[in-house]
Amino acid sequence: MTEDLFASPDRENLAPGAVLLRGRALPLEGPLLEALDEVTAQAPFRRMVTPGGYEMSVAMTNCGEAGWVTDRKGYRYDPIDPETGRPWPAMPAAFRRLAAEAAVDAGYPSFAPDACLVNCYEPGARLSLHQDRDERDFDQPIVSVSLGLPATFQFGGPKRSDKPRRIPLQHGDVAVWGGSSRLHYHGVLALKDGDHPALGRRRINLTFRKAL
Ligand code: MD3
Ligand code: FE
Repeated sequence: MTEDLFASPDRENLAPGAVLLRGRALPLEGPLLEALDEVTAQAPFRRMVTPGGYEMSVAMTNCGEAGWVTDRKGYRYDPIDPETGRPWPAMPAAFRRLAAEAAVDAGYPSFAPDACLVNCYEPGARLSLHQDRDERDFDQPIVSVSLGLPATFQFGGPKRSDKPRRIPLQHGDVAVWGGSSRLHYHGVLALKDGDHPALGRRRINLTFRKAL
């Protein structure tokens, strides 16, 4: 028998090093949504272009020391927002606090993110299966926070051909991806239409990384 010493109704161990904390963001909902508006006022959502020339269906922005960007030249982290020519907005205190606390809960007590990618899904938007490999240190976990409309997350394995599991994600859920799952393929199925009381017809995902 396998004993789970950290079992709890709000906690799901998805894989070695990967933990889903259901509702973990809800106590900070107000401050998170206020901070989100401040970030997007300074660095508006935009649909970026992949190196292959396709416009992504997910609109993105960033905060923190570095932001994830894509264009015809490739994927990278950049300290400057190419749309505004200014540094990305600072990472709000509520964002930083939630990311650090969730990482502690998941067993990563020294996680110090320097980048937060903010993804905005409208109905139909999706993220095809991919790996997150643009960061320097794959020993650092990634913390992701789901807000707004529910979505179906695809959690695959180390090979693109590994059949992904479907994990429903709801407003307030936080997932921490580290250990041997850090380089697993993952994606998000096309968002279904709906109306969320706080965010309307949108899903927002905050992804915290130590990129530099
Ligand atoms: C599993 N975003 O921006 S992060 C991304 O909902 C991205 O917008 C998703 O994938 C979204 O790159 C969810 C969840 C995530 C991030 C990294 C992982 C899951 C992961 C790394 C390994 C395994
Ligand atoms: Fe990803």
